[in-house]
Amino acid sequence: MRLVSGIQPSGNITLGNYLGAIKQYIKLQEELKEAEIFIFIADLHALTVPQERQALQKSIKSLAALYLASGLERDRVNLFIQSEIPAHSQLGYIMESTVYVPELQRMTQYKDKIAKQKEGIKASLLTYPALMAADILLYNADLVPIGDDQKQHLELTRTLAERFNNTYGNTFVVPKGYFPKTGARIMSLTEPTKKMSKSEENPKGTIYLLDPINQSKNKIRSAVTDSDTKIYYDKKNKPGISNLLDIYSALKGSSIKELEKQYQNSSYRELKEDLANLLEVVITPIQEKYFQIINSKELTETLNIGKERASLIASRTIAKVYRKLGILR
Ligand code: AQP
Repeated sequence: MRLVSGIQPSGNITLGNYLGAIKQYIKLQEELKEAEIFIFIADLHALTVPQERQALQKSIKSLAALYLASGLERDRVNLFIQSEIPAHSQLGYIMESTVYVPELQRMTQYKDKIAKQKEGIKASLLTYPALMAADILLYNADLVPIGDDQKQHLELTRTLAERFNNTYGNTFVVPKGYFPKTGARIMSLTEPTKKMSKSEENPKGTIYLLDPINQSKNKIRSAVTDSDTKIYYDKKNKPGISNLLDIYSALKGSSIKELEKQYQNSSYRELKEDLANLLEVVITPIQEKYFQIINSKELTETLNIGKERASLIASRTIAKVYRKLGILR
């Protein structure tokens, strides 16, 4: 059993990235003792939107440290940087030559991003899912832990794997997604109908894992709610409160039902205060560990070892794919 996933270093890592992705990696690391795990820093994907050189370099290293600080174990996980394995770009191109343009144009994330950007849209924003398919298929991953927003891209990956297999014979494992029970889609605290995102312009709606904790607690305290006073889960009519319950549930591991019962006679203020304190309990140890390892030898070594293992598997796959395609002397 193989497991693959990654996050783009396209900005500061958010609570959404943590709950939707990183926390699941850690859960699976503990549950699937036999699984081989590949977790990477998807730096090439970050180039789909403009990046400032120094900020990108800092974000790459920061994300690597954050993975370890959050609980990924160096002995259990192959941690690596996507751009250090050229086979990602090589298979990415093959996937671009497997996917059809309308399939890419249909992707919700692409449509959302071009609606916001209007000018200077890069071709890689459109072809992003082809590279993502390559990221996964290179390692013949069985399982891909991701948040809900990546569901459509994973479906496309499955389609591309099947298409390639049907044309050239069995080559790729068709991967399955693994989605968290709660926390699969954390919403903005200021606009709870929008996803919490690294690249969001208004930072008030987003909790960044490495921000000073008091700042994050205040964001929870001032999260947009509604004019009702009852606490219960109703995504349509009470998106703000439902989002806070989702965050609470994902951080604590208790079900939404339990939380509704616990808070049935409480005020919004009480819920927010408890959630702010819970956030502090979860995030503070991650931050402490992060600052211990960000400049450590351990981090560099972990990335070197991860690169070696990833390289081995990836180069075997690309050689096989080229052979199947007839790209040979
Ligand atoms: N709000 C979210 N709730 C739950 N999961 C989330 N993820 C992202 N946002 C949420 C999950 O985090 C992983 C990494 O995603 P990514 O960096 O590859 O790209 P993304 O999904 O586009 O994440 P962002 O934060 O919104 O980045 P930008 O702003 O750069 O596009 C994925 O597993 C994702 O599901």
